[in-house]
Amino acid sequence: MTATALDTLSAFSSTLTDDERLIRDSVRRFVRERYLPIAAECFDTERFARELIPELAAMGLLGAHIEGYDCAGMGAVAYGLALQELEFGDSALRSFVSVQGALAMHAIWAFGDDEQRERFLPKMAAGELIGCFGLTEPDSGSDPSSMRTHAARDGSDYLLTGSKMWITNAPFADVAIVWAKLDATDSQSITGFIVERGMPGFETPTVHGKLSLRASSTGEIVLDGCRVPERNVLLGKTGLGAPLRCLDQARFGIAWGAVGAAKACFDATIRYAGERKQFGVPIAQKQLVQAELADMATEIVKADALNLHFGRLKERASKLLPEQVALCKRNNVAMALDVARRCRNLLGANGILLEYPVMRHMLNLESVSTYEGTHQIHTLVLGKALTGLPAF
Ligand code: TGC
Ligand code: FAD
Repeated sequence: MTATALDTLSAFSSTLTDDERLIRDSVRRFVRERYLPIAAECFDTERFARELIPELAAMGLLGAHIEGYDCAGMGAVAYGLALQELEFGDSALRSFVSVQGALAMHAIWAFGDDEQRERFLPKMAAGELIGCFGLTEPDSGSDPSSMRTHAARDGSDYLLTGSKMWITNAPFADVAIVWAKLDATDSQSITGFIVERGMPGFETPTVHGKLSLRASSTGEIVLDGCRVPERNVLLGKTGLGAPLRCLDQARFGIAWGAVGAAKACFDATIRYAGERKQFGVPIAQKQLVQAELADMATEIVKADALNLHFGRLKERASKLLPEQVALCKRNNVAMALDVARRCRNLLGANGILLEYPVMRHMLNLESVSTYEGTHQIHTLVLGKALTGLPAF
């Protein structure tokens, strides 16, 4: 694969190990050969490309950060690079992998017992079981501690009642990690349940009509006295800290992924600007256009450097502080959305066509900015870390 002007400028590749380059290049090849040819069609028809799941699994991308249980056990930087390449294709592709690995599998790995890990993780790594992660509810988004979903003890089982909203992968998931309160008045009682498709009282209607992440399957989870046996309860940790720890892993991946979307927009735009002639010369020869390109290239290279710094730190320390992850997610997603909007402008009227990837990424990034903690919530996480004062 030929290096782009941006690759040459950043010399990013030279800072990676051979293994990291190998993983990046194989995911890059997969995305360019297998996903880009269908990306516009999937977005246009609101279709998630389920047929690619076996290939994602074969590349070790499902639960890639997990050691053991047939997972790849990738280092933080290799993991981030893989997610960046996936999001170069479409945020929907990265979302699928984030939810499967960083949320659903991570919850079982971090808070499940050995039997649960053995029962679910190898099949999830192989893509034979698909997972989703139900935290958000219709009236409980940024403030998940206000959730209403409730689990009542019934003999050795639990009966789950409530609804989750905006759940990636839910419509076709085999297992849903559902967070519910044992005591409606106590957020410390929030507990994770592994709900399996087929358990009576579990439905997952699809959300249609999204103008963003159209190639991702999003649904509700409706729980109507759904009976879950005790062996499917995640007892390793209760309280909001448990789901939030899964979110830290997913947010780290998003920080890398968003840069992939920005690079896809930038690549398309620099090519376009070199070919599109106005006033007798390519628009790339105009100073205002070059200023845009210079600004965007600088921000993309800075975001890569940020990811690499915190990625290496995560490899050394095994985990990052939540506020470090918030800083990366907040900066890189805002950067990518800004780049996508500026690229859309540089493509003129062509920028609104699905034929070019820019507006598709721009629309996707609107969701990426909202999910896994909105830009504002991460601002407040940083504000609290800096001042000690919670302003939520
Ligand atoms: P607060 O009182 O601050 O904390 C409660 C407990 O949680 C601990 N904690 C964390 N632990 C690990 N990682 C973090 N990031 C943590 N943040 C807080 C905290 O130490 C405390 O523990 P303990 O043991 O003392 O009880 O909680 P709060 O209610 O004030 O809320 C804090 C806030 C607003 C930051 C949090 O609620 C939040 O992050 N809200 C945003 C919600 C969110 O991100 N939802 C995401 C849903 S999943 C999703 O969007 C998937 S999209 C996937 C895709 O398609 O890619
Ligand atoms: P709200 O919390 O209602 O926020 C609305 C606005 O108010 C935002 O701008 C927000 O920043 C602002 N706001 C809120 N509180 C404050 C405050 N204290 N100070 C200042 N401003 C504030 N959830 C899951 O559990 N699992 C999933 O798989 C999942 N997938 C998703 C997929 C998509 C495509 C989307 C769009 C969302 C998904 N979500 C998922 C839900 C996502 O996490 C929530 O949308 C997000 O947490 C925000 O919640 P909300 O939409 O209810 O917005």
